[in-house]
Amino acid sequence: KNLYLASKNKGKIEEYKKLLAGVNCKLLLQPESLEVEEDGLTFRDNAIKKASEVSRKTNNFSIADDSGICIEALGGKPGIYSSRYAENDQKRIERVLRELDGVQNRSAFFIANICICSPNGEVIIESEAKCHGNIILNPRGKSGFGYDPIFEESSTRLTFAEMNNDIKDSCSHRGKALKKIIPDLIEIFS
Ligand code: ITT
Repeated sequence: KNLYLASKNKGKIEEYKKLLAGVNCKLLLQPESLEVEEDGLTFRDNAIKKASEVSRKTNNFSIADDSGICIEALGGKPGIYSSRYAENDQKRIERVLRELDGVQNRSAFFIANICICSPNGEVIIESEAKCHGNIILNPRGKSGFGYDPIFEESSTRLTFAEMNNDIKDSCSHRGKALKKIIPDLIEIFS
C-alpha cells in the first residue's frame, strides 16, 4: 500500500524515509502542486489539516508531521510559527539567538505531532512527543536541518546537528512520536 508523506521539508523527508524503513509501505512524496495552508492554531490542527488534505487529494493513506521549537523565555515562540520565523534556516537561527541575547533561561523543547489519515481523509492515528534541551550561545554541528545547530539535547548535551541519524532518531521529538505508533503502522500495512 502507498503512504504519502504530507511534507515538503527535505530534512523531515530524509528522517521519515529512515524511520519508516521497517513498515511495508511504498513511501511517496506529496505532489509538488499541492499546497496546504497551515492556518491552524495548534500543532495538532495543522498535522490533521496536512494529512487529511493529502489523503483526500491522492485517495491514499498519508502521514503528516507538524513540529516546532518552543522556547520558554520567548513564551513558547516560535512554536507553530517555527518554519515561518524568518526566511531561511540561517536567519531563523539568528533571530532566535538575537531574541535570547543576554537571557539566562535558555530552556526549550521540540515537539512533533504526527497524524495519519486513511484514503478518505479520516484521522486514524495520532501521536505526539517532545524533546527537551537548551538553546546554546554559538551554533555547533553540521547535520540535520532547521534549528538543529542551536538545540542542545538535555541527556546527551549534544546539539541535534552533532548527532548522527540514529542518535537523533532515538531521542528526538519526531523519533519518539513515530516509534510509539510503529506497531500500528506495521499492522495497517501488513
Ligand atoms: P511541511 O509542513 O511541508 O512538513 P514545514 O517545514 O513547514 O514543512 P512545519 O510547519 O511542521 O513543517 O514546521 C516545522 C519547523 O520546525 C521546521 O521548518 C523547522 O524549522 C522546525 N523543526 C521541526 N523539527 C525539527 C528538527 O528535528 N530539527 C530542526 N528543526 C526542526
